[in-house]
Amino acid sequence: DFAALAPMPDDPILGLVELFKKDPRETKVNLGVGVYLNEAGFLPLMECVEEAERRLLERHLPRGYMPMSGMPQYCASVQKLVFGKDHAAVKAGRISTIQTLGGTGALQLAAAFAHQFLGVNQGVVSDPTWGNHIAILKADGLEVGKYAYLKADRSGIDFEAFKAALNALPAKTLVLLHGCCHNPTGFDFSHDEWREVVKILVERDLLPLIDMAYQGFGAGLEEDAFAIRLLADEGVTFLAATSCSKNFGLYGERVGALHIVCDNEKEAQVVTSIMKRIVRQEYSNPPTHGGQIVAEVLGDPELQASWRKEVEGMRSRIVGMREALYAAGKAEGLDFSFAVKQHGMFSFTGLSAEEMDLLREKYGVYGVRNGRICIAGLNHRNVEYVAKSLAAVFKA
Ligand code: PLP
Ligand code: TYF
Repeated sequence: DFAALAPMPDDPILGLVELFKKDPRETKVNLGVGVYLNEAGFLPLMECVEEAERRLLERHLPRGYMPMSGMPQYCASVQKLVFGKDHAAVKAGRISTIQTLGGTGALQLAAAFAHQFLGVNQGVVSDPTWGNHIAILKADGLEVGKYAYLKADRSGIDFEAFKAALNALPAKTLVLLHGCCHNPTGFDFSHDEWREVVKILVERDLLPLIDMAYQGFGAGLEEDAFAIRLLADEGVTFLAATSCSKNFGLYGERVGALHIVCDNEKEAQVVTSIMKRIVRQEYSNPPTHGGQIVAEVLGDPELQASWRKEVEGMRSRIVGMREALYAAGKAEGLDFSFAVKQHGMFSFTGLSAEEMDLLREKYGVYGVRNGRICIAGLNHRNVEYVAKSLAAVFKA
């Protein structure tokens, strides 16, 4: 019987969604979960996705099993999106790309591959990081440590402390890095910093796993892929987990990819065969619908161009809301410059868990207890209210 089982606590981020739904206040603002909301305050269905679905419906495609590694056109298109269509590693066929169950599924397969096939027993994640990173690595048998990331005053990255942490790691440690739009801090490495990071990763014989869940939401679709492309340029063998949840708005369809960059094509083929074996025993093959949508959009130059425009529109709305929050803070006599220094969906406010509770309970502004707010939940109607609420809590 199951009587001895104890309930598990809710996920600290997804649990907020339920709390928010139950809140009767009209002024409530959802800045919790990392989902892009438009200016009207809802999650949009992207136009290019709608168009792709229309075309797919017209074709009346059957729903057979996908290959274990996913839909070939999806994998090829996403690989080009991530690495750049003319990248030498793409042309050399030395990247093994498989379709995964979102970015989460890619991370999980990456950890399984590293542990089972590369003998990796230790991983490190950024302090702080997305909570699921730690859970995923542990579930796949890795011991998980943390590397220093944020300055004590939370004003930026403590790059010296970060480098010291990397330099102290034993060879073959898996190092999970955020490719862009760091979750939860919003602070990303500069290009020069990335060059230094890559040098240390190579010198210390570490295994990089780059997680890029927000391509297109930071500096732009091409710009955000800088770190992944740099590693590939430098001939590093590494793993990258990417996601179409945010930049295609396909959260619930579970579309992502794992890319394993190898030394040559032959190695990549071996790696693909191994990944297929892992997938077979975990879930056999990925679902059809989401991957077909992405393949349709990326495979048609016109549709891809309109998708790029839509993503750029989302990105510039986020940048605009960062500026609006900064301005609204100024009007309250506070310095919210953190908002304009950070990238992507998230900002670290510097508020404590208790202050975030106060923000939620007294003002109905829902952010994560680690002090993170989702900038994509702001719009021109709520930004002043949020700034006033934040100001009240900062001054309390
Ligand atoms: N990695 C990070 C840092 C994230 O914030 C997310 C969030 O959704 C993911 C990976 C995975 O996303 P998904 O599995 O929805 O594609
Ligand atoms: O950090 C976020 O808000 C997103 C969404 O268990 C998310 O990454 C949050 C928690 C979770 C899964 C996804």
